[in-house]
Amino acid sequence: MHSMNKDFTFIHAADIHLDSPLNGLAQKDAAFSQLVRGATRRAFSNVVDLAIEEGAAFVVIAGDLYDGSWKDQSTGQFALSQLARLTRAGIRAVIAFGNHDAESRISKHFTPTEGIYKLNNAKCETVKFDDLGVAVHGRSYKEAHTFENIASTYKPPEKGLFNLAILHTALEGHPSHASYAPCTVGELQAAGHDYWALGHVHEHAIRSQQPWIVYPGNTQGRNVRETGAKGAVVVKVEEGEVRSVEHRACDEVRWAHAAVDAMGARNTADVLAEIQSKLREALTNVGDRPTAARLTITANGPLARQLASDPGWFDAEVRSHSQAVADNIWVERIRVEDSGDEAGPSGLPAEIAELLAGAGDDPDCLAAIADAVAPLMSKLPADILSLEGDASPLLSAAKSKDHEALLQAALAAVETRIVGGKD
Ligand SMILES: [Mn+2]
Repeated sequence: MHSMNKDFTFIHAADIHLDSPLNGLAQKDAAFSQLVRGATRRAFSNVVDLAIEEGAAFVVIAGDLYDGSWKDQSTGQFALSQLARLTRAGIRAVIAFGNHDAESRISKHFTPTEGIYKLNNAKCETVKFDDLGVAVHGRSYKEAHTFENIASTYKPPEKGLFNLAILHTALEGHPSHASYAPCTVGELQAAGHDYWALGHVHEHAIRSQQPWIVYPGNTQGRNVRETGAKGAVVVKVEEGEVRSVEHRACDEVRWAHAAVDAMGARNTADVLAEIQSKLREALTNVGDRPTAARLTITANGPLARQLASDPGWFDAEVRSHSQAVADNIWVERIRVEDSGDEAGPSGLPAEIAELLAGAGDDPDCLAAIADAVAPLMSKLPADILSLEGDASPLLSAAKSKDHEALLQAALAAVETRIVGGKD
């Protein structure tokens, strides 16, 4: 089989989300904002560098190259300039559009140049590279909300060729991604293709090795829910068979969680020293890339009450101590959890405490807050909107669309209503 095939390497990327808006920390910290502005672009450029360094024959992009309609022409121009770098290096590209860059969401589209293939959004299309013995099958989204099983409309594999299928899908479903183009791993395995290049889910995952069913994850983490290395996958094919699948980092900025155990701390200085050691550890783990970390500090007793009693002061202390560690680490948010000894931190019944604690991980809950806050913000007079962040942490959170901070404030208020103020 496959004896006519040449050996080749290809790059599989997805979910580049060019020029995705950066909320939260980027709107609160000028230096960080400077750093992350353009991070999605530099990550895409790093994918192109990777393709050139690896001598790839082609690149596949499995949806969501764009985050949505371009704010101006520069987003599209940037994408074209990177695709042109591939073309000049003799590297082809096959692009499927996903829910974020479906025809219904993107009003402008570029005209592909030679060697750049945009997959049809009405039916499955097959692009053949005769020199390599490769058939690439796939389909773009016409509508953002695509709930049909697209995979079932794909063409069968072509005999004697290496068959690669591109698909933007949540497979059987994913807690943090909409259930677009649903299908099962079993269905894809049965289809007979050699490699399924998936996109949509932002975590890198190899769902099957026979055949290969792979999510490369997104190319640049965009918030603290997207932690760890982000990049693309390098696939080497020899004699018509996949020999290796390797994830490579292409991101410019990392997101991390750091748990700080302050249960044994005697005073604030102890807590700050422990925070510094955790931040150093976080930086070492990411090879000294610029990093934004969320700190969750577990404390108890009088120390916990002291840290919680003046969050503004403690926040400033933590930030100045983090700057002393390195100039490329940022504290995204500080959470102090009072471990308590008795009925949990607040005295809330355990089920209710659990329910409230989980609210921050529920995208629907955060979306509901976003929907509720937007009309209020549009009604605020300019002199209120121009107040500095220190004047009101809530206003500052609303302005920077930091819906998690608003949620935390709301949860604290709910807690107080239920159990009454602390003494
Ligand atoms: Mn998507």
